[in-house]
This record gives sequence, structure tokens and C-alpha cells, in this order.
Amino acid sequence: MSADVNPQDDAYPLDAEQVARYQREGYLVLPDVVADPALLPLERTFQRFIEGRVPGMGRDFCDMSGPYGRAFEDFNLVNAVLPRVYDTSLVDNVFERRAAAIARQLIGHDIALDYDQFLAKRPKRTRAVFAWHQDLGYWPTGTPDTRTVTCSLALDDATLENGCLQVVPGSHREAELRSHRPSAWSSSPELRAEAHTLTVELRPTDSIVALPVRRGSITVHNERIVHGSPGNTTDGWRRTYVVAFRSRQTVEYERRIGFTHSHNDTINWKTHLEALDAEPRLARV
Ligand SMILES: O=C(O)CCC(=O)C(=O)O
Repeated sequence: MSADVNPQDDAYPLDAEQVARYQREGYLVLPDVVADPALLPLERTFQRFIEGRVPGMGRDFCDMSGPYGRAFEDFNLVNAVLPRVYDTSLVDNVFERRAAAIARQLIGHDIALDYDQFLAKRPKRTRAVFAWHQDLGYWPTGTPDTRTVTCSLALDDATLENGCLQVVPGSHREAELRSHRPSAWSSSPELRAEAHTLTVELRPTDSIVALPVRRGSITVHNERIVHGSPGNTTDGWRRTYVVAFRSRQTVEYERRIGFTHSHNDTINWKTHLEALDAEPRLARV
């Protein structure tokens, strides 16, 4: 599903200080990346997915805060992965183009869109927690070039109260990726057959920074930064549209080994999950 990025005039110039901060801290907050009314058609498409109105997604439509197989009403953190695969009208939309322009300034010009994702925290769901993780922990090990820019567009103002993204600044510069484990609800030998979510331990020295953003603004994060988000205690939704860019070679390499980011895939590549590292085995992602 890799898509070449269309280098059009959707510029969002970053200054040298922002680029340096991304390298140093592993994240950025950028205001007004997609303003209304351009957000409205994206939001309509988002709603079709998040309300469960797109058929045939299998496990690409799930709850990121719990096991597969939950009734839809019980989803806390509604997750639609690869929406542009299921609805190609999303391909090359204004957010993709502007996020690509940002990504080129951060990791270079030869990039492709790797995956997209819609996330929505239901109101008053304190369990709508996105467990602490590093994105690379979810992806195949052995990929030579891991450079990634992940841009998350707020469709609602994101606040501490509705569960905005939180990061551990600088954690992307640690020499080793932290150990990722399946979350508590997935303790059977089947591991990720039951749930997609992995998690890392926070360390006493970790300082956590919350990233509140206004509707239309984005957060940008590095593939190795430790991040997660708490539950939603408010009466409103927290909705986020994620797109991630990697080098074209990396996207092509990972597709060749069968990794597409779909939860419907069967894992037959080496993962970072310690228990699977010794011998890749068949299980759903
Ligand atoms: O926005 C969130 O709550 C978490 C999203 C996330 O972990 C990611 O996009 O990698």
C-alpha cells in the first residue's frame, strides 16, 4: 500500500530550530496544518470508519485499548487502520500532502506514505488508554533504515483531560529499543492473536510531556520515542488522524517481507517482541 508522495505546493516550511528540536527531542507540535473547511470532508470520511460503517475490515477495525472480539459498544479507543486502503478517496488528500511536506524536511525527500490510521477515544472512557510504546516495537526487526515521521492531526482539540498524546522527550536517542510485551489482557501463548497492543515499562528517570493540540494542528513523532496517552474523562470525543512516512526503500522492503501494518496479516517476519524473537511463529498481528 505504499504510495509515492506527490511533491506539490502544499508547503509547510519548518525553520532550522524546529528541525533541530525534532532531532533532539523526538517530537514537534505544529499549529494549523489543515484548517477548516478543508477538514470537513476528511472528518466525514473519518466518521464512516469510526462509527463502524465500513465493511470488510476484519481486525483492522478494533479497540486499541482491549482484546479483539469486543462488541463495538464496548470499544473505548476505536481504531481503524489503513483507511486509505479501504477508501481510496483518501489518497493524496490535503493532510497527506502537507504531512509529506513536513516529513521531507525532517527525514529527506525520498519518502513514501507507509500507513494511515484513525483513532477515536469515546467520551467518558477512562479506559481509552493507548499503552506506552515505541512504534518501532510494533514493526519488524532488521529493517535497515528505520527513519519515520508520524503526523497526528487533531480533529478535536486534544487536552490532558480527553487523553492527548504524551511523550518521553529524548527517549528516541536511547541505544536500545525498550522491551515490548503484550498488554495484560493478552497473556496466552497465542500472544497477539488476542489483542494488538504492546507496552513498555516507564523508568523512574522518564519525564513525561503532554502534547495538547487544537483542532487542525498536529503532533509529529519519531519511531523510537516512548509515547502513549491516557483515558478520556470528558463528555466529548478525542479524534485523531495519523499518517506515517518512511523512506521509499524501507516501505518497499517491508512490503516484500509481508508487513503491511494490517492487523489481518499473519506474522512471518522477525518481531521485536521478546517472546517471538527466538523463532517467528504464526499469529495474527
Ligand atoms: O494519539 C494517541 O493517543 C497515540 C497514537 C500513537 O501511539 C501513534 O500514533 O503511534
